Amino acid sequence: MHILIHRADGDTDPWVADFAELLPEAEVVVWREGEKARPCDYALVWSPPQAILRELSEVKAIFNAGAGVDAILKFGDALPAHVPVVRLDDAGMGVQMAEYVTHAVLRYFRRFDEYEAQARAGQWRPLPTHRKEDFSVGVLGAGVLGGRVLEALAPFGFPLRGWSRTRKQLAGVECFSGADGLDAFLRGTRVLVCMLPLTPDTHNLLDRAKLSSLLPSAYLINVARGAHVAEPDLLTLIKSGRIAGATLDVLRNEPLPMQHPFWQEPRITLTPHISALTVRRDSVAQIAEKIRRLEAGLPVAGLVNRQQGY
Ligand code: OXD
Repeated sequence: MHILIHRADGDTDPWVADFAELLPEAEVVVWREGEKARPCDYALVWSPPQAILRELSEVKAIFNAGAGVDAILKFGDALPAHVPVVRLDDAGMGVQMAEYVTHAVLRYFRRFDEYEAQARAGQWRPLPTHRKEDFSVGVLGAGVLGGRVLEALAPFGFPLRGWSRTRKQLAGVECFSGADGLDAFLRGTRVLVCMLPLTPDTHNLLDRAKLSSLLPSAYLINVARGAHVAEPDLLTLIKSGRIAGATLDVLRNEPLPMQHPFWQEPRITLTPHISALTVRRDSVAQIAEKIRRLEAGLPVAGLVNRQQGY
């Protein structure tokens, strides 16, 4: 069996080594631009270039080495329709998302962002505490990873809300769904955590109107994709105080250009797309297991629905 692998960072050796250990029956073929790769049974890609598409039409399944599949679905009809695309199910990313989001929520709730600013200005001044009942946290995109984040937040006692495209029931979480449920979800949310997949429906979803419908002095935590947020609208709302702060792990252009105004805005906290890094070994173990199941004619979890876009 042959597995074609492509990594934009070129760092394929550790992946090859993990496959050798966890799926010894397979030989890994590293894809190189301009070279015709030998026919392969499966492919593992992350943010692949257009030039690899020819090879992808010959495999039995394409595995995406990350949480979001937008960087592969962007090829649209050029992506062979008969080849299933399989995403990673958590594979060590859920706990990282939970750590990141919990940290950001607690930082705002306990006003560490303001204490950091005070400390820089040499000010020693206790601030009034926020009330938990005024600090509802809403996860927009309550899927596998969103559910994991809500679970991690549960012990702190914030009112929890979740929005998903189709109705979900999550213990201890007020659930909203569909286009009709979105406005009600936003209207009662103080801290909005964006965990949506990027699809044509969610592109620019968080514009001035949507962000303005959050509770007063709201916060935004974006760990999904930069293109969900209309960046100039967010900046305007932050400058006016309508939005009290934002923690952004994902930006429309990454790395964020040095001249971008977000760098200068103290109420925006930026991190370089690190909220949940792909854990190589867990990912290879999961993919190896799925390949074994596919070879045995068994179903696998994580099949991407191209119509839905995730
Ligand atoms: C992602 C990832 O999808 O880093 O953003 O896995």
